[in-house]
Amino acid sequence: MHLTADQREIIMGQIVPFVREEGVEAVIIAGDIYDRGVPPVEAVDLFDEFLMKMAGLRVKVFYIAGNHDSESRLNFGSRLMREAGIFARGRLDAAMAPIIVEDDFDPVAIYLYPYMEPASVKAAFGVTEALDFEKAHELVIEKSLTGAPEKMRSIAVAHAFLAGGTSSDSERPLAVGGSSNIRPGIFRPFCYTALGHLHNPQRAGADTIRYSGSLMKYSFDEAEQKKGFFLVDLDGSGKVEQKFVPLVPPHDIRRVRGLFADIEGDRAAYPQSDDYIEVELLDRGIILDVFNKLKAIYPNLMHVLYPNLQREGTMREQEGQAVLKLTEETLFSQYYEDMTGEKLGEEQQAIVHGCLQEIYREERDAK
Ligand SMILES: [Mn+2]
Repeated sequence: MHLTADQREIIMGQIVPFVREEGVEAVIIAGDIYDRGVPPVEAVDLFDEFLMKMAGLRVKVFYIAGNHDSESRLNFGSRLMREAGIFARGRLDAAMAPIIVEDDFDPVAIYLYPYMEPASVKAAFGVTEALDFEKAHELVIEKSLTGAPEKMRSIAVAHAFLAGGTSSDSERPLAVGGSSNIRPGIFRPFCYTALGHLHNPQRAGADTIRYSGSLMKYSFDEAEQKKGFFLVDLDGSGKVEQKFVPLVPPHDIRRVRGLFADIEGDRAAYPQSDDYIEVELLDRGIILDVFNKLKAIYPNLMHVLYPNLQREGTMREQEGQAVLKLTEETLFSQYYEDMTGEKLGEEQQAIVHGCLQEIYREERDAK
């Protein structure tokens, strides 16, 4: 499912007008611009349109690659776009020089740290010793701050999992086994740190180190989260003031819970809705064709769950063991009967028998 139409409504219909009306000077996007290395064209077009709008308004944009992005593809055109006030960094490089921009007071240094996997940090900086996520981040930050102009105000942009953060289902884990946790303290040198990766807006160890959270809800366990962004005001002394600005999606993502008969029959308690919906049916038995029946009430129905059915799991497991002992021919006949309500005819049975024999023969020959 592409959520691009909803994202367009949020970006073009809410973020762009806000930036224009509030006189925002810069927009920071801390990674996972896209949800995959080769994103759908609709998503690329939308981002292109957004950058054009920002360049037209003379608003600077800073963005980095997250773990979902392709570092090279995100890096594309970055040197050319600087002229237009669009600053992208997809790939780590050993220099990691900050971008210096002027505001009403003085210059500000913006440190863009694209997603820093230990292996890519080792490659970019020619390190041979073993690095975990925290050591990799320490190393890059330390290198990039070496020779930094003293007393200049600074902002860091990074994509990482900081210790103590609350995660949700749709964030692809950064490390399988081992820890990708990083202590927030390593971002202390900066006046403000804009973080990406966690979908829930939150602070990480200090008020000036924050995740804005995702643009919208991307999984049902984010159903209760409030989405939006932080409007951050950096003064001449490097102090920040910030406020959370909520975003309203055209379709919400939420859970509905109840008995099938109630959901189907009680429009007052369960009004029709085109939100993205996961239904938790409290019934103890399976309801035939339930997905299509519920789709009449919720056209954007995504899942149907039966939490109470799982309690009968042991019984079903035993059934499963019995099923394993049946021949494939018997299983197919049963499946056919379950689906059509009719038994296989003699001729049909012969066809199934022939097909299976052929498959077995092919398997034997392949060995
Ligand atoms: Mn991420």
